[in-house]
Amino acid sequence: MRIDLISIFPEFFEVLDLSLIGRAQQDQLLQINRHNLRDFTNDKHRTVDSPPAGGGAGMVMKPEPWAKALESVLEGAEAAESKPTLIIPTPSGDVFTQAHAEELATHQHLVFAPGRFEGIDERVTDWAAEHFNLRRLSIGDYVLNGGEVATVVMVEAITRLIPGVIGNDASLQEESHTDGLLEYPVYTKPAEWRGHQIPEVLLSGNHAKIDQWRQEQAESRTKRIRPDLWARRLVAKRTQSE
Ligand code: 6GU
Repeated sequence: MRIDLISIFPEFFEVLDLSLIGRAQQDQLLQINRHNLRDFTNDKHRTVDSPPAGGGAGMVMKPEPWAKALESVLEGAEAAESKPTLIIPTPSGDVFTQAHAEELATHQHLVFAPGRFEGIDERVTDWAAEHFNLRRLSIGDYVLNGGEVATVVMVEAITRLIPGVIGNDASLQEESHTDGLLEYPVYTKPAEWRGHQIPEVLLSGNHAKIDQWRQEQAESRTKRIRPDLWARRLVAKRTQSE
């Protein structure tokens, strides 16, 4: 997979050179290119923002540097490739979920365009829709200072699903959200720690019983902590059996 990240703070993305995603880049499972939006300006001050049309607080990102940066990414794209997928992180987008991560992990080329200030001139979206497969995505109902951190979150959630990025496929199968449930609690040695015990069943060696206990724990946790996920799971199960 190829990923292009365009921002006025490309340094935000240096964290992606660490750990599993850094390793995936070294192993050429993944190519991540960082671009500085200001490199696509023409004026001495490398201006990327301007006051909002119609007035109001804050500044808006000018369309031209974004178009130039996105065009340069298109020029560098493989001729054989279908339209790259452009993700615009924004609190006014669809909420990013594991289902988005799974779908996006199958794409060949992702481009992220995180804005700052009050956002990017909306016409960039209209223009880009002709050249890219476009998604506007939020990472949750709270406000960040810009889309960079949200980009890192989405890149991590997506790239860990690329075959080979995570050594152990079983850990992908078993984790939270893959099956619509929160994860069951986990323990390690010693069996007693500061007066707290490991649940006895886990020390029984009976794997059928252990699986059953874990399933029950995952279900009761989900009901209690995320009734919204629980309700959605019930609906999905009902639809399946119809
Ligand atoms: Cl993608 N951007 C910003 N600025 N804030 C957010 C967000 C994105 N997702 C949630 N909050």
